[in-house]
Amino acid sequence: MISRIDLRGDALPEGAALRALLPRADFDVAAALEKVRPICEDVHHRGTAALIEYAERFDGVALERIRVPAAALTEALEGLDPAVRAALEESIRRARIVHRAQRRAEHTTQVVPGGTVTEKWVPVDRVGLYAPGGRSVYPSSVIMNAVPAQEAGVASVALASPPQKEHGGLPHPTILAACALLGVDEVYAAGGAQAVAMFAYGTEECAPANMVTGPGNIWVAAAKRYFTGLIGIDTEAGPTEIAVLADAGADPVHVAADLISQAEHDPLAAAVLVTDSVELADAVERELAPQIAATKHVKDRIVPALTGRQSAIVLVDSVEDGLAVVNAYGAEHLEIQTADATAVAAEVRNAGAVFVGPFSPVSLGDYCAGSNHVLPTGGCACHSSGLSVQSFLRGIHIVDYSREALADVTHHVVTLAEAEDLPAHGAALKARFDWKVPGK
Ligand code: HSO
Ligand code: ZN
Repeated sequence: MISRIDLRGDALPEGAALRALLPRADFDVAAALEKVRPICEDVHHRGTAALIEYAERFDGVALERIRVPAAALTEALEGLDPAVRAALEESIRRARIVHRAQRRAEHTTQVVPGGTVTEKWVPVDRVGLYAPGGRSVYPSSVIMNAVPAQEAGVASVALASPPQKEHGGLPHPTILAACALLGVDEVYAAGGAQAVAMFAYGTEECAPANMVTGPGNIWVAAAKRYFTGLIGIDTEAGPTEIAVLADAGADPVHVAADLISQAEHDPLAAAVLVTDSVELADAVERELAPQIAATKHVKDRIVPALTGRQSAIVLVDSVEDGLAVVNAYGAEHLEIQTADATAVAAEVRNAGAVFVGPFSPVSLGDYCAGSNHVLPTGGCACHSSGLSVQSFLRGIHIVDYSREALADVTHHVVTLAEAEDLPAHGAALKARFDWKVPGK
């Protein structure tokens, strides 16, 4: 059912040429941009009234206001299954351990005697988090967005999630319960591009935010792209991806299960196995059918995901070639299931997150590894990182020079300023040292 790409034999092409041979889902954010523009501008001009209208049109609910009352959060937490609560709490605890360790200390460098540059890390003031509704109600994603923002020290964290018809126009109760567990008490019943616009522009009910993060559908991704520059965003989240680099020693049962696990998200999800073993490829294929038959979201997601052009088994001559392939692909999630997996993982340059060896499946990272599961998709791992404390911080340089240290370097500054035909730049230094201003 899953297609094969045979790259054995000839020498592998490099870089973009290799990437062109590898499968990827179409996710045309640029095309969606035109559709979200009027929605975003409508929210800009009409605020809450526009959000109420979109809730009716897109979510089928009649709202009087967008802000979720505090009582709804408490109620959702009280109604939460105790086992789910315990698991969410453990997920939060582990995520806090990892993200707290990401905090960055202020650092002062003495450049010359009397001249220092200090880099201080300051969190943004306010962040809007987005949690999808519908097919993907993921309280785990609320955790993965809120924890790094909170550990970064963001003072104001709000969340938006689509209103649900079957929950009286509130966001899904597990989303609300996760917010309550995390201490996120400012929640809005808004979805899609309009929710991003609410955070970007602000409305009567919701103060504008400096950043919007969180996964969403193509409309959310398009709205984030529309507002880039006005606000900060995390990387655009496309359909999820798993790549597995495996050799003959890998367990086909594990590999098949892991490929299916991410195919479960979306018909456009990508599952890519890269292996130097035809025997493993055959064994994984044999494993897929019975495992798929035993699971849930078969026809609507798993089968279309695995049979789609974005998924494949890629055959290579060696694990080394396999590394070249996964580095060209830049998967959101990459599992290494080879002999000496730690050494192979050390050679990975492009991936959102790497999962090493037989006991570190992607599903662990989705919930309870402590790592973050908001990761770059669509090859963005070649230039971007997953969400972290760093995503919410700005590094500010504080320049502090003494009179002597400035005097020492003035001639270089003046020379460079003149070379760039910007004499006033040089004059700003000369003015401090009774330097004669030319022409006076
Ligand atoms: N694998 C998804 C995240 C997720 N999985 C949420 C389960 N729930 C993208 O990293
Ligand atoms: Zn997942």
